[in-house]
Amino acid sequence: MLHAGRFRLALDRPLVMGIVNITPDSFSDGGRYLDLHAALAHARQLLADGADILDIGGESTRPGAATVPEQEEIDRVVPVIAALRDCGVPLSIDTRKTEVMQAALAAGADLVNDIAALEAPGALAAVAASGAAVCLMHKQGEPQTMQAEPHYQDVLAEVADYLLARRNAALAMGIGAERIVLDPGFGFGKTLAHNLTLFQALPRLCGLGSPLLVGVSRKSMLGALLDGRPPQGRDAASVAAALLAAQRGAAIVRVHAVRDTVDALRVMRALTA
Ligand code: 7PJ
Repeated sequence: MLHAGRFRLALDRPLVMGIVNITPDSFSDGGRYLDLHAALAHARQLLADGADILDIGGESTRPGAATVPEQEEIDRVVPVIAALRDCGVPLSIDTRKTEVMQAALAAGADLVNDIAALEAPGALAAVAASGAAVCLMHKQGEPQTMQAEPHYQDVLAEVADYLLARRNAALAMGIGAERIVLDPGFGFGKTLAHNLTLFQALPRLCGLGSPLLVGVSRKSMLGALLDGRPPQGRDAASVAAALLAAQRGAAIVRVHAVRDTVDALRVMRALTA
């Protein structure tokens, strides 16, 4: 059972987290309204498609992406969270900035999805002071440069040790185990070989004892397996990977193509029950 703000999630089947990115509009005049409008329309489509959780993000953390100023990120995400507050599913805020977490939690977010595993000053305390769940993710390096030269002696051991250390830090701050999700962070400072090792080891990572979130949707590891196919052509591969992750014990899969993933998981459940 995962305690996430206003929600209690049974985790008796894999949950689908739909990705809602709020990206700046190219028009400076009235652009903010258009950003909000497009993000809400997208979110409502993902809900209609069967998303169990919505992950709302105002800063891209893809390899090489630029950082977004704090107030700009707050201005992007808070109106979307406020508008979706009563949509019926838990709202996740995808951020690594403490002030954005605080603003999002005040607006109604139920889960903090942090690619920096609450390492920012004040982040552990901000989540502890709320009833929200947290996803603690591993990464090596920073998004700007992390794919330059990823290096590990033993990627599985290092990722597992880091996740355990961050979970201990969260527990020590009073964030209960029932509020913690772990994530190996596919593509965050990892070569294809590292990602494949971690994917094979998902059952062992589940053995750490917290629910696991897996995000591989449209990522470059899938492009690499498809001879360099660009992201828009990676949805079938993403669904296949999400199914396998679920089969290997992932509690939550973070995806772009919600409808196809929900369908595939339903069929997998029916045919393997
Ligand atoms: C992840 C994420 C992931 C979690 C992104 C992208 C990059 N949060 N945010 N796990 N990836 N928890 O979607 O390509 O893998 S942004």
